[in-house]
Amino acid sequence: MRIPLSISVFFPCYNEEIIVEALTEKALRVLRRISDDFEIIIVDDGSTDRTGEIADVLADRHPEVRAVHNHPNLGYGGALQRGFREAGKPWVFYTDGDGQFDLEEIEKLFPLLDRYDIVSAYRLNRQDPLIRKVNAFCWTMLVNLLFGMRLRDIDCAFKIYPGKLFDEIEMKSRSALIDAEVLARAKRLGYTIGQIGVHHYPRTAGEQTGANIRVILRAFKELFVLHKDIRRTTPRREAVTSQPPKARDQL
Ligand SMILES: Nc1nc2c(ncn2[C@@H]2O[C@H](COP(=O)(O)OP(=O)(O)O)[C@@H](O)[C@H]2O)c(=O)[nH]1
Ligand SMILES: [Mg+2]
Repeated sequence: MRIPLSISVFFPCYNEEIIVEALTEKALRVLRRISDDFEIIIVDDGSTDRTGEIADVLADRHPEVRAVHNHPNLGYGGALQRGFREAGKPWVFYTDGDGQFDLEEIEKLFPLLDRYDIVSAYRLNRQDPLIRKVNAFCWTMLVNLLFGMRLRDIDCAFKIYPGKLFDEIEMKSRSALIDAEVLARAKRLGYTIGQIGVHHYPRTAGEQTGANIRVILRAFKELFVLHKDIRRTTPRREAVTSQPPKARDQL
C-alpha cells in the first residue's frame, strides 16, 4: 500500500555497530516501497563503537539517509529529542536501533491516522526478562494514572507523531521518561492517541541497558517532576475530535 505521507523515520543508536546497516537497508526497502517522500535519520548517540562511522557511510551511499551524532552520549531521552528535532517531514516515526522491532509493521499504524493524531504501538509479545515486563506494567499503570491516559505500553519504541507537535512542546527528559513526557504533553494539548499491537524480537546484537536500576530510579524521580511541570506549563486543551489529517501540507 503506498501511503500519501511524507515521513521522517529515525533510530536512536548507542553502540549498535553490528545491526545498524541491516536495519537501515531494511528501512530503505520498506519506505521506498510505500512512500514517495521520506528520510531516514540515524541518531548516533555518542557511540564508542563503529556505529557513527557506519552511519556516515550509509548517509554517503543513500540520498534518503542522514546521520547525526550526539557528542557525548546524551542517553535514550537525549537521543530521541535529537531525532524529533532533526526530523523535517510532516510525520515523524521512530523505533529502536537495535532490531527488536520489524519495520515492515509500520504500515499497520497508518490506517489509524484517519481517526487519531498519534499512533503508539504496544508490544504483542515482549521479548524481555520477566522483571522488565513487571516493571514496565507498573510503570505504564503509574503514568496512565498520573496523566489520565489509557495506554497499554508507554515505552514501546514504535510510534508515529505529527511533526507539528514538536513545535508546540518543549521536551525536558534525558531518560527513559521521554516517551511518557511526549505522550502526556500531547494529550494535554488535545492530541488523540491510537494504539495497535506490533511484534517484539529478542536483541540479536549489542547490549541492552534499558533496564539498569540507575535508569529506572532516575525515570521514577523525574516522573513526579514532570507531572508538576506539565500541570504548571501546558495549557489543557480539549481533545480534538478525530479528524482527517490537518493540511500540514498534506502530511
Ligand atoms: N540504553 C541506551 N540506549 C540508547 C542510548 N542512546 C540510544 N540508545 C538506543 O536506544 C535503544 C533502546 O535501548 P535498549 O538498551 O535496547 O533498551 P530496551 O530495549 O528498552 O532494553 C537502542 O536502539 C539503543 O541503541 C543510551 O544512552 N542508552
Ligand atoms: Mg532494545
